Amino acid sequence: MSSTSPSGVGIAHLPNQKHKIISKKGAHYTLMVCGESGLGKTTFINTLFATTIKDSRLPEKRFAKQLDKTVEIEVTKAELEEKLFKIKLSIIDTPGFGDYVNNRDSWIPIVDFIDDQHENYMRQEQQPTRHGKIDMRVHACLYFIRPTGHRYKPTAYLKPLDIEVMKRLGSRVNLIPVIAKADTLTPKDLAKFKQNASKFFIVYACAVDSDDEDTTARNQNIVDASPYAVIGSTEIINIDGKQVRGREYSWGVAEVENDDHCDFKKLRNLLIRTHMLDLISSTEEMHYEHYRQQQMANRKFGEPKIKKAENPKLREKEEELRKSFTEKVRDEESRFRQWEQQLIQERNRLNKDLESQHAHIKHLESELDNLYQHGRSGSMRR
Ligand SMILES: Nc1nc2c(ncn2[C@@H]2O[C@H](COP(=O)(O)OP(=O)(O)OP(=O)(O)O)[C@@H](O)[C@H]2O)c(=O)[nH]1
Ligand SMILES: [Mg+2]
Repeated sequence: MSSTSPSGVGIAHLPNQKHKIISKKGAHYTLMVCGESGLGKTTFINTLFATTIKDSRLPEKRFAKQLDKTVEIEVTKAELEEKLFKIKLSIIDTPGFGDYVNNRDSWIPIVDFIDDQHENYMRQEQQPTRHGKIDMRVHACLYFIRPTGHRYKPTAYLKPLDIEVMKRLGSRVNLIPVIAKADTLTPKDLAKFKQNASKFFIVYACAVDSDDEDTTARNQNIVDASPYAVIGSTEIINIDGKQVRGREYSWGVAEVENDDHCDFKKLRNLLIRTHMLDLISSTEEMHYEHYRQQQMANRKFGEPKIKKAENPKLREKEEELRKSFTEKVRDEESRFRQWEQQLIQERNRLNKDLESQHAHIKHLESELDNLYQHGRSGSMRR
């Protein structure tokens, strides 16, 4: 089928009308990868570029990123072109999380990045001239999952952190979970892993139905493969005179572009061929719209967004301050209570004093009365 052939981007095969709209505008298309450190995110980007963008002069070097540990959010740009159709592709590589003792907040910069792109776009839309907008809204976020299948107990295919992060991502972006390093799992373990892990996902649900039976079947095939198992590689290996991209082992070669070895081709088809437009329009209609409505409901038109101190370091400091403040307040309160208690005792003592004084006066008064009565009756007798 021509639309799935690796030689072309395939956008020219998209339904005509949509194709025209996008080709007129020239679309921005942004993909993001995230997940734990060392799962092959950067390798995947290299693999995707190397197998997608054909550059006859330097097929290997052109987009190769260093495989060092990624330490900050990095954007790689390229232009995809087919016939008269141009796509400005940006791929966002993110530092892996999971390296720290406290990983709880390591995903915040990623979530912030996605929100910030929506925010920037919204701000630009609110300006009087809206031409030439810079659009870096993320259309698909690939979440890399560690392939630990058999090592964990069967119910724990995903870490709590994975589930927590994916929940947050799934509500703001088209989330596509990916099983990393598929070559490290046996086919049986991989099938088990897919079945068990997919229970937890709220993911991008791509359109399946179409007018054409072949297309529907192909879409169904793509959807059924989720979560996509991928193999990334920067190596070209020679198998019986055929050049393939893959990873070489003593037992053989794990091939990137072989459907029996992993779902790389299906995922690539979904991302840059069959469902690119769907990813772009669902981002616009669902995720961006959701962000816009939420922001509109919470602040005045044109008002800048208030940045919360979500920086993990600041958060810890804030937490510390809050704790010491609470302790101080508690100390002061107990001091105050003691003092109040003393005052109450003193008041009670004085009241008692007053009472006894009162009784004493009463007594004196009655004595005086008595004396007075006596004195009168004595003088009358005289
Ligand atoms: N077995 C296997 N190894 C892989 C695969 N993809 C990448 N690797 C290896 O895993 C190691 C880490 O790869 P990276 O691409 O740097 O991982 P990353 O997710 O970008 O890591 P951070 O930047 O630290 O988040 C490298 O040695 C890669 O060669 C794969 O599909 N299978
Ligand atoms: Mg990396």
